[in-house]
Amino acid sequence: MFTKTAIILAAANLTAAHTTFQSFVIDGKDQGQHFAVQTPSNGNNPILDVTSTAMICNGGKATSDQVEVAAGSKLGMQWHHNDPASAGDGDDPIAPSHKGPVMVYIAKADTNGEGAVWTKIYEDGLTGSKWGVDNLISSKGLLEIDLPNLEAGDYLIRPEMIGLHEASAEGKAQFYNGCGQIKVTGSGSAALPATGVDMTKAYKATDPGVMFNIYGGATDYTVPGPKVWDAATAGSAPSTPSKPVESAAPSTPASSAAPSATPSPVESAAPSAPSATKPAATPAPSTGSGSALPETFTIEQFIQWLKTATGSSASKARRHARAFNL
Ligand SMILES: [Cu+2]
Repeated sequence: MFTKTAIILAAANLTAAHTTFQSFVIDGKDQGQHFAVQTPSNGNNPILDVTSTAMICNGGKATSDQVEVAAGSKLGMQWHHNDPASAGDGDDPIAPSHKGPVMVYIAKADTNGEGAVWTKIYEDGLTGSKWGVDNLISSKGLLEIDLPNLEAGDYLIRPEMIGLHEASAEGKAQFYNGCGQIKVTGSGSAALPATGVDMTKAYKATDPGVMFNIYGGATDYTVPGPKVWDAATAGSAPSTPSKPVESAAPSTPASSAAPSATPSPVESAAPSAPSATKPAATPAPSTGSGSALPETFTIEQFIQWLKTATGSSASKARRHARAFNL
């Protein structure tokens, strides 16, 4: 019975290597565990069903506390393996096996997160061989983002990560999310898009970024869900938001124009390659164009013919002859 207990404890440890969003960090200061951060109803366990209502705020309930943060400023969201945070825990903030993307969504608070109200403002998928989760582990669970230059008001912010360590099978990706409550201050002017995504419909179990094999040196990964909102990528500047958006737009075509210039030389190089293979085909007929073998022949004649046909050493011919004997 002692063994049985030990096995159960070991199994519990294995399955408990998960994570939750626990506190805000503003100007380097932790705002306190679960202050303005909803407590999930499901502990630190992952969500496997992408249509579950837990995809909205992990079963958390809205509370009246909020953290104040200026539009366009930095906002830190602290994750930990266990709740309360476990110092010295090797799986904190999350087990390193749980590789996958990290994302952040935002919605107006009065929506309660229900319906097509969420806008993606950040994502960190796979860069080279580094996953968003790898970066989160490096920062000891602190996910820091530049808040868009949002218009003042009450918002829900929803950081999320996906553990893809078993996700080569459908329905095995592990979703972790939590909701925080923020009051955006300042004179930001960016209004969230009128229609966002519904978190119970944002992903499909078969999305390429949800059902994905992380093993074997994956380098190309598509983060699931909508694209990051334009205003979010340009919104870090506290000045007029429209300008950074416009200046960001031309830079994208410029960089995409550069790659398109490279393909054309490649294309012109391509025809030269086939021309090189053509001459290679001509040597073949020369083999038969040597001394022709009579319709009936002796073994000796055949060996002689083989020698001249191959045009090389007798040993080569012998090898051929032996092969024919078989
Ligand atoms: Cu886990």
